[in-house]
Amino acid sequence: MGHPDFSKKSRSLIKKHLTENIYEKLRHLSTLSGFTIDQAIRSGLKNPDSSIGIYAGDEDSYKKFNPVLDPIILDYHKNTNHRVGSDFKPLALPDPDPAGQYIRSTRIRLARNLKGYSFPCNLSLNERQKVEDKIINALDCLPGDLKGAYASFEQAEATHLYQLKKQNLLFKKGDRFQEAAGFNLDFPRHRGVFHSLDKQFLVWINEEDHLRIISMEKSSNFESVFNRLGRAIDALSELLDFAHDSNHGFLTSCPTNIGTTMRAGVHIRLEKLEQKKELLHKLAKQHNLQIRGTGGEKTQVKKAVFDISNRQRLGITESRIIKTLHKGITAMIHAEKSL
Ligand code: ADP
Ligand code: CIR
Repeated sequence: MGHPDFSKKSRSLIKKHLTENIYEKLRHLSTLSGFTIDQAIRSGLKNPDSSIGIYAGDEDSYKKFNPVLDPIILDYHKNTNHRVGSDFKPLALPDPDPAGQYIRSTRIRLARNLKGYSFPCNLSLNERQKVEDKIINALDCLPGDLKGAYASFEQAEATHLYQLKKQNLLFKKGDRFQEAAGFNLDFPRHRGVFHSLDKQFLVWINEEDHLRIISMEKSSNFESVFNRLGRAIDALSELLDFAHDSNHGFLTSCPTNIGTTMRAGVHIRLEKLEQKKELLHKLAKQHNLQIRGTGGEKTQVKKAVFDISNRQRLGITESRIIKTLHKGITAMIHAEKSL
């Protein structure tokens, strides 16, 4: 096979950085789990509107495909190293919206993959089951308010799953980007959602990463959302070994998530700023924040409810991310009020 034929329309980072020379170097390589560069770029080839267009199939992808992943990581993160340690020390942060006028909910997620297992776009049914079992066993040992129950997509009662879906706590089958990459293989087998009794702590199993660890509240209490997540990741790190390397931090399927893997965001209603998109985007850029649609990535904004979250995840600590979000959201609320 020759150099991949990316669509003329594509502006993806994979098209930009997978030069003929680099492709020649990589095309015959395979990772320790047998994953190839042709498999890694399926999503970008199939979807001309990809922004990145490559997924890692395992930890070794970050070593073997380093010649193309590193320029992509540098281009996206403006940095290739994650030489900072984790910082989940409990924080005291004032509520940015104490009257509850703008912020509907606050959510922080981390991604983790189990060391030694292929990542979800490259998992056999048998391995996916082992990953699920290991995670469920660890979740069973969580203490206090983190204790909860697992709803398997295959085995839970349909009515229970329906309730969780209505509360927007489930994840969906992967979108066309994930579909092309192989994430939907054997769906819904060995996938599911763990949630604490108060549903403020959740773990998605075998979505884009083995674990998506989520702390969320229908409030603007950044402090309690962050501190709960800190307790959860401390407890889970005692129970599970996660894929990690000293350059990139925690390793994830999508290179945009490596490092801290943290996305901290709010659902915020900004009716006036919605009419002043330029100002909203200027503020987001100034504070290094990303704007997504109400239903998540690549969705539309509904009723002026934006999903606003940190853009940087690499080379920054978790506590700095939440402080950056706090500062940016405070500035946006100030702008909204003054319009
Ligand atoms: P991820 O956060 O895993 O990168 P998405 O952007 O697809 O992926 O978001 C996942 C889900 O979380 C979506 O259903 C989205 O609506 C929901 N979500 C994101 N941020 C918030 C928030 N602050 N409050 C409530 N739900 C949220
Ligand atoms: C893409 O390449 O467009 C998808 N795989 C999603 C990339 C990750 N998201 C992002 O940059 N916001």
